[in-house]
Amino acid sequence: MDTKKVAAKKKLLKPEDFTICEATARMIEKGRRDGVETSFDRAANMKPCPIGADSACCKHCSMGPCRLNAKDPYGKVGVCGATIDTIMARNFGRMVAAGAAAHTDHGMSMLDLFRDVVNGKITDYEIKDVYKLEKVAQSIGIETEGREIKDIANDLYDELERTYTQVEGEIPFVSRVPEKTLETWRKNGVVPRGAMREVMELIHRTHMGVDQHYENITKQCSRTALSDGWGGSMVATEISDILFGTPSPVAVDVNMGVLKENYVNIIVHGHEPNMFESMVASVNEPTLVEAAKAAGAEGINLVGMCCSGAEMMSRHGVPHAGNFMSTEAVLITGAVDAMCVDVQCIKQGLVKVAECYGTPLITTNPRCHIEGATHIDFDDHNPKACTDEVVIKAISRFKNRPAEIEIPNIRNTGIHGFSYEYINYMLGGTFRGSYKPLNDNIINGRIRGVAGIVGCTNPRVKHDWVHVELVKELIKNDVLVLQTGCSQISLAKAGLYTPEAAHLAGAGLQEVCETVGMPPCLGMGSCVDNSRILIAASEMVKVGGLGNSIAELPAAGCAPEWMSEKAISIGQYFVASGVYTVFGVSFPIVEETKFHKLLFEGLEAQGFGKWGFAEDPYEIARMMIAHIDKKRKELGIDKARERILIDMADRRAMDAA
Ligand code: BF8
Ligand code: SF4
Repeated sequence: MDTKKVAAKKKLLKPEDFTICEATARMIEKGRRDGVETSFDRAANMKPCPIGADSACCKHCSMGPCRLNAKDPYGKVGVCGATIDTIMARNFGRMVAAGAAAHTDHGMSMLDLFRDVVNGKITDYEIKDVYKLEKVAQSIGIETEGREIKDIANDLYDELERTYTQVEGEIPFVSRVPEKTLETWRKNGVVPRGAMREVMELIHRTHMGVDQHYENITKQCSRTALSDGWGGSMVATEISDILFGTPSPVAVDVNMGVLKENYVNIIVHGHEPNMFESMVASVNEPTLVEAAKAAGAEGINLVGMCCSGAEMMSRHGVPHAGNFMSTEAVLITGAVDAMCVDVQCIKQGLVKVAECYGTPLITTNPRCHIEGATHIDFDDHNPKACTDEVVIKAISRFKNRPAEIEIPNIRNTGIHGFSYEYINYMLGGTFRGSYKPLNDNIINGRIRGVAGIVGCTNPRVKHDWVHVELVKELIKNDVLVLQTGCSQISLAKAGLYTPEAAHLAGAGLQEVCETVGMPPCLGMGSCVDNSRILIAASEMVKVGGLGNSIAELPAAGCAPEWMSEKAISIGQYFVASGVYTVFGVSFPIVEETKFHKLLFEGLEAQGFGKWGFAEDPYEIARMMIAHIDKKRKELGIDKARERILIDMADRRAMDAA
C-alpha cells in the first residue's frame, strides 16, 4: 500500500490524538510508514450511521428496513406499526442475547472440558484447585464431607449443567444472591431458568410481530443477562479456577516491551484459557525449546493479550502485551512470530497486518475461522497437537524475520490476580478471612464506596484515556476500584497497579492501601471474571452493615470505552443485580423516549439498579460518586465520612475559630 496515497485520500489523525498508549502510538506511526492501516485509521474514516447509533432503525423483516427519526421519535412508526420503543428495545434485546450467548457458550466449553477431565477422557488437564472445587460445590448445596473428589466433581458437573440446559426452575448460583435481591428478581419474574432457554426466548420475542411492549422485552433482557452474569460467566470463572488454579497476587509486566527481540515471540489473544494453558506446556517442551535455540533464538517468549491474556496473567504471571485496541499495533513491531487466537474480539483486520509482517495468524477454535488466516483445530483431547504446531510455525517465522524490528521498550510492572477469595484472605487473614474489614472501612468512611470499572477499549474515544482519567478521579475520591478485562490493562499501563500508586488516592483509601499493601485498584481478571465482582458484592451484603440487597450498597459500575455486545449483557446484568451502571462512548437509544426512561430511571424504582451515560470521564466519576454518596446517606453512614474527611487545613481553621 502506498502511504502517500492513503494519506491523500484519507484523514490521518496524529496517533497521540487517539491513544495515550505510547507503544500503540509509536506502532501506528511505524505502520503508516510501512503502509499498514489499523482500526484507528478506519474509525477516523468511517462515520457511524447516525440512525443506527440511536438504534432508531429496524431490519427484522423484509417489509423494511425501517428508519425512524430520532429528532421526532413518535412522529413515525415502522411498516408493521412498530414504535420507536419497540424497535429500540428489540435491538437492545438482540445485543443482550448475543453478548450473553458469547459468555455462556464460553462457560459451557469450560464445563465440557471439566466433564471429560473428571471422567478421564481428557488427560492433559486436571483438577488443580480441590479446595475451590469443594467450596463451589458447598455453595450450591452439594455434600462434600468425607466424599471422593471424583464424586463431588461429578455432582458439581450435573448441577452446573442446569445453568445452561434447565427448562424450568432457577439456575444453581442463585444460592449466592442476597435474599432481598433475589426477592426482587422473583417478584419481577426475571430469575433465569437456563441460559439456552433465556437466549432462545429473547431471540424469539424480538422477532417481527412477537413481543411489542418495551417493558416486557426489558424483563427478558434482564432474565437473559442474569443467566450470563450469575450463570454462564460465573461457571466459566469457577470451573477455570478449579481446573487451572484460583488467582492470587503476582507481579507481572504489561505493555509491548514484554516482547523480546532475540526470542521466538508467541502471542495468544482471545478468551478461553484452555488453549493458552496448553501453549504454556508447548513453549516449555524441551524439544521445541531446543529447536528455537537451533534457529538462533535465546528461547521462546509467550505473551498474552485481551481477556485470556488477563486470565493467564492473573493465574500464572504470563506477561501481557496490551488490550483490544493494541492487537493490530503489536504486529507492527515485526517481532511477533505467531499470533494464535480462539474466540471473541478478534479483529478481521489482523489478517492484513499479519500478512504485511509475515506473521502467521492462527485460528484454533472450530467456532472461529477467519478468511486468510491459517486454521489449526484445537482439540481438548489432544491439545498439544495444535499448540506444538503453532510453536513450530513461530520458530520457522523467526528464522525468516523481516530485517526491521521495532519493539517499544515500555514495560509496566504491577500486581494482578485479586480473586474474590484472595481479597477475603488479604483483609482477614487465613483464619479470619472475611469481607468485614472492607465493610468496616466503608462504614467508617475511609473507603467511600466501591466501583467496578471494566470493559473494552474503542477507537471512537481516546484509547485508554477515559479508563485512566475515570479511575484516577475515583480513587482520588476514596472509591476503591475493582477491574477486569481491557480496562484493567489500561490502568496497568498507566502504572496504577502498584501499591505505591496509593499516593494518588484520597487520604482514607490511601491509608487502607498502605495498611494492607495493596494497589488502589484491584484487577480481577477477564470479562467473564466480572462474576468475581458480583460474588464480592454479595459477600459485602451478607457480611452486614451495608443494607440487605446489592442495590443498597454504596457501589457503582462503568464500562467507559465499551464496544462489544458482551459489554451490553454485562451492563444489563449489573443493572438487574442492583448496580448503577454508567456507559461511555455512546448509548444505542433515543433520549426522551419511554424505553430510555425505563432503563435510566424506571428499573431503579422496581428495585433494580439503573443505567447512566456520559462521555466525559470526570462527569462519569461525578455521577458515580453522587450515587455512592446517595447510598451512604440512605444507609445513614454519610456522617461518619464527613468526620473522616476533615483534613489538616480544616482542623487548623477550626482550631483558629
Ligand atoms: O471480553 S473487554 S474488548 S477482550 S469484550 Fe473484548 Fe471488551 Fe476487551 Fe474480552 Ni471483554
Ligand atoms: Fe419495519 Fe416492522 Fe419489519 Fe422492523 S419488523 S423492518 S419495523 S416492518
